[in-house]
Amino acid sequence: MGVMEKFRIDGKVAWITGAAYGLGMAYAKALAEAGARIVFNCRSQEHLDHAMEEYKAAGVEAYGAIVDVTKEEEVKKFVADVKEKFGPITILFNNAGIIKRIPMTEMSLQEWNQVIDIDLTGPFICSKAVIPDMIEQGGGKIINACSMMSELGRETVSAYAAAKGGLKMLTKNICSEYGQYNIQCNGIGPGYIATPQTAPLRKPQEDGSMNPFDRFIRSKTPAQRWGTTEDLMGLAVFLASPASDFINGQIVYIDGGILAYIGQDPSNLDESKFRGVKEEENIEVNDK
Ligand code: NAP
Ligand code: GCO
Repeated sequence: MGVMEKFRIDGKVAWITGAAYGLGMAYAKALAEAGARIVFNCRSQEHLDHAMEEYKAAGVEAYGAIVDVTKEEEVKKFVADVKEKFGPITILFNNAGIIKRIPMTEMSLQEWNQVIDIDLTGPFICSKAVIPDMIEQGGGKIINACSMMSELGRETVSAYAAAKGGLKMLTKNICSEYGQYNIQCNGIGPGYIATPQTAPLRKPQEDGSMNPFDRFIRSKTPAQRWGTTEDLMGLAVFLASPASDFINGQIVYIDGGILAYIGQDPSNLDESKFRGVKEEENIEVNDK
């Protein structure tokens, strides 16, 4: 097999959870271009309809359904429906996730549980649903949407960091338990990427000046920019393809160097360089 053939996934059924917009849609488009049949889910009919139009416009033949990753029976039914329609899922991208930015002492138990349920228990439920078919098919790929918060904390994201830290260890455990069946489970660890989820962190202030968090992230990133969904597509294909068959239990960070860099004084940034940055389409994020 030539080296570039190793990045092909023709004929595989790839499920990207939460691929109605944001990173999930970028992952789906990338895997489709590499040859996979794309299936995805989300919770909102409005988002599903919007996504189907966008996939069609991009020439991606995607199958989508309203499935909540925290509802095991919905997940099992979706996996069975997909198997009947297209064949067994042998690539699972656990992408669906929410964040709540609330000081821990002000966060309700319900808010904490909601983040843990979606960001950590959801990947457990979805992985458990597809692993038997992967074993039967002789192998598979599970890619978990980790985060810099799998390694670092920050104010107001306690539940999210706990979930993403747990997801890092779930990744290692699936590797440990199912690697013998030729299943590779790895994590993708994006840095700060411009999507609807992070739009509040980039929103300019009332007077039009730069959002302080935007300035902070740029001062922590060697390239002084936010990542784009395009930046992540190559790694998504790599982790979903035979090119990564001997990589297992790893979290691959794609953060523009933030985790390697102590950062510079935010006041040193020349704000004029960053005016008029194109914003991701501002879809109303459903973190209910
Ligand atoms: P996003 O723009 O908020 O998109 C989240 C997606 O997940 C949407 O399609 C949403 O659709 C779906 N979703 C949410 N809860 C769900 C549930 N219970 N069941 C099914 N679908 C659900 O987020 P993003 O920025 O693309 O991030 C995607 C993943 O990457 C998340 O896990 C996030 O933690 C992680 N990540 C993001 C960044 C970043 O900087 N953006 C960096 C590192 C990691 P509905 O609302 O219709 O359900
Ligand atoms: C935040 C951001 C981050 C990013 C991402 C970084 O509020 O700090 O939302 O959590 O989403 O996870 O890797």
